[in-house]
Amino acid sequence: MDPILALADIHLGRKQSGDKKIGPGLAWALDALDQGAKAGARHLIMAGDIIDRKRFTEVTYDEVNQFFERGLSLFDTVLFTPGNHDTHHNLDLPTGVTVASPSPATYLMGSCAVHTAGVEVDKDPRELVGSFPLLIDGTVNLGILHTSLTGEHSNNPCLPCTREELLDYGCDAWLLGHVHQPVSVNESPFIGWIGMGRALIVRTAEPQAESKVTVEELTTVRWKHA
Ligand SMILES: [Mn+2]
Repeated sequence: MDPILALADIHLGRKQSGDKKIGPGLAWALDALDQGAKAGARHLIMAGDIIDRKRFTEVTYDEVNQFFERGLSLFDTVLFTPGNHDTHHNLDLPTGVTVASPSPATYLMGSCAVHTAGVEVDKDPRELVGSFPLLIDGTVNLGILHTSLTGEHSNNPCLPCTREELLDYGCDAWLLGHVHQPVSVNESPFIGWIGMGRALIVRTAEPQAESKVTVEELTTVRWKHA
């Protein structure tokens, strides 16, 4: 598989300091894209909450577009799975960005099959993992979900599911959005939240490895508050 860069929960519109809720901001996000491409990533996944629900101004929409335009210039494919904050906005994204449907579906990124569903409404109560599409044999299958899982790390329910449901579905890795801390809930296969101000790269693992893929943080781009 071609390496894939995964980001989540950037919450553009938030200030970088001096507010109760802060975020990494556009400059960080653009640098994360540049560094991810330099590290070999060929595809970009943004796993939800590109923009904040409450903290935004008119320029924030232009920042969202700048983020995706940079993504399109650096990567072969760009997939955006909307998060709960994104549902508060009517985003008009650049042509070329694939926006995940609210219904579970599979998107190809190079040879990799990415299974995901976008958040439909803030506090989306749907339990979707049981209706995800069949995995594709002979290739890497990745799952992307903007989820609170069973709620231990979030007080805002979103596409609830259990770790066991994700394991049973059987992806080579699950990259999650919604929780801002980089909490991992399973080591192999990797299941965990990407986290705010962090960047993960998914690559093919060594042939003898337990998993088909490795999921590693691009530590050089970690936001100082992450
Ligand atoms: Mn969220």
